[in-house]
Amino acid sequence: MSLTEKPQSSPEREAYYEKIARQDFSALWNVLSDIITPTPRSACQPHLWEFGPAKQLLMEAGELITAKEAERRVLILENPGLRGQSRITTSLYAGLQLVMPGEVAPAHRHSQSALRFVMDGGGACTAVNGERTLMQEGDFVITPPWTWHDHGNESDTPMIWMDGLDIPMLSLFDASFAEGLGEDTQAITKPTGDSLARYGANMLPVDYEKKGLASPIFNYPYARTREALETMRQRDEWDPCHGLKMRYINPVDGGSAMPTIAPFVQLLPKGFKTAGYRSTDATVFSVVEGTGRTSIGGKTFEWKPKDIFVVPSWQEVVHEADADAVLFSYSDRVAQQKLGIWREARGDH
Ligand code: 1HN
Repeated sequence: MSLTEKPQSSPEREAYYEKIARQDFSALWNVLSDIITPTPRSACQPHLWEFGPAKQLLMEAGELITAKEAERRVLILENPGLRGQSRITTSLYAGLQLVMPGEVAPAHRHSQSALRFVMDGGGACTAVNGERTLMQEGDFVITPPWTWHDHGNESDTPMIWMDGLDIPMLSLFDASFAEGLGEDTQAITKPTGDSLARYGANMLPVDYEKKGLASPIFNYPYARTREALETMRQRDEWDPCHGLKMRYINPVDGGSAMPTIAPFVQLLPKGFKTAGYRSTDATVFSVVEGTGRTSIGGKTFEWKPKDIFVVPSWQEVVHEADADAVLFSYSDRVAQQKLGIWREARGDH
């Protein structure tokens, strides 16, 4: 049995394969080298979406359909290697959502986890679990599985954010559930800022018991994130592969803010070039600040603020910043780590 070569064909063998196919069997020896590969072999391709043209297309959609009629007015970022599958990597979904001034995206819930990363505009609100939060550029917002959520834009500017969901993962497990509330908005039972004050100030309520696997904080404001990065950079200790890279955590246990998706933010100072890095978690990056380029599996993509790019599993990544750069990213790393299958390789290979 070989993991790299297929056995030769013969008329007898072909007749046999046809016979077993009629009884719903197939021969492992013909597919083994395709399904057990020595290193990851993904149909997912490296790709970059520029924000400018994406915004134009979204604004066109704004004339075609309301957020309410669409339920969510979103352009899916479809990986060129995975067209028609509503996914940006094999396991993750990404989209760009537009909410125009005065619009609402009605309340619903689903078993998929969602993150929002605010790209453009400021002042739209999202409500999760009876609490509203105002979203500003660079804010990282989560919707844990099976929580009611609705969005509204009471500002006077269009608002665009990136949605990241674990849709393909739930499809793999056939575990999708969803329902609408039947109302545009859910009842608000908590003051704005309650969860950040209660769980995001390095304190927890004295008898707090963990509820679910997601973080009880649902907005991680960029202003705080940016300030933290700026303070930390003064030590001038840079990871060769990542610059200064942080995880967004669940403060209850230090794990990922979300059970299936690992979100990150990193600072690359002007002129910094990372050492080659690869990992099994295909990763979606969104540029918050700065300009530069990223080489992915030897192909180079130039980026600027609000561009989005995707790195497939196990392809070597090298980032280079021309100006101080901040990159937000998310991947399925936390899911892979829970399953014991995550791998990384640092340095040139
Ligand atoms: C969803 O609930 C949102 O709440 C966005 O904004 C995108 C894509 C598929 C399924 C649910 C949202 C979504 C989604």
